[in-house]
Amino acid sequence: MSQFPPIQFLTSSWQVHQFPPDMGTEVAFAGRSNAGKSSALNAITGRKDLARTSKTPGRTQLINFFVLEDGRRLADLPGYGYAKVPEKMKRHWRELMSKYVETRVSLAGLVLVMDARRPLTDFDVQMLEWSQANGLAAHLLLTKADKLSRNEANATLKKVREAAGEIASAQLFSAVTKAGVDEARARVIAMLQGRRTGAAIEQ
Ligand SMILES: Nc1nc2c(ncn2[C@@H]2O[C@H](COP(=O)(O)OP(=O)(O)O)[C@@H](O)[C@H]2O)c(=O)[nH]1
Ligand SMILES: [Mg+2]
Repeated sequence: MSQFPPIQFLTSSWQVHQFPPDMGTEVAFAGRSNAGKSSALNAITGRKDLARTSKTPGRTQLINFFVLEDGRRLADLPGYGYAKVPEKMKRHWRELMSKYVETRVSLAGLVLVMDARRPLTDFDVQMLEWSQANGLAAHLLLTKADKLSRNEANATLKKVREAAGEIASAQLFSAVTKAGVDEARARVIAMLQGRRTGAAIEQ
């Protein structure tokens, strides 16, 4: 089993001007609140508490940046789609996310974390459209796969792959059973090498 390189927390930002310098390579994790994004980040990096998991969805409206020893970064984007978030916050989220995806030169790829029981929500589709419009590699993690039967999980994967077409790759994942962790880790490491391995770019 491959290991993820050593990584540590760098900074939190909620404004573009507070982002770390736009140099090197960055891979971002996005997903609906409570989809399992923090758990996926922890499983992939092999760190129990790198990203905080929470029972209270929608609390983090910040982008959390993590840094590897050579300066490459992972960015944990704020969870979206939490009903109780005020309209003003939702607007801020939209502006921050679109600006981030459009202008962040170091951004090499996007990992979109979706609950396998509720994949491709409007917000997920919006993120995918932004990444496609900006020529970004995207990888879909269908997490909490342990909550589905094998048949249900495979049917969901097939459906999501058909919907994503050439725009993104997709896989099943579980932070609980660790199913799919090696595949996801390899994918993130490849994206961090600046190799734009997404279908949209490979064409
Ligand atoms: N069964 C199961 N539960 C998970 C999995 N990943 C996360 N969870 C649970 O889902 C909830 C939200 O997880 P979290 O990682 O904080 O989601 P985030 O809001 O997207 O960062 C927590 O109660 C986690 O324990 C998974 O793969 N399987
Ligand atoms: Mg989280």
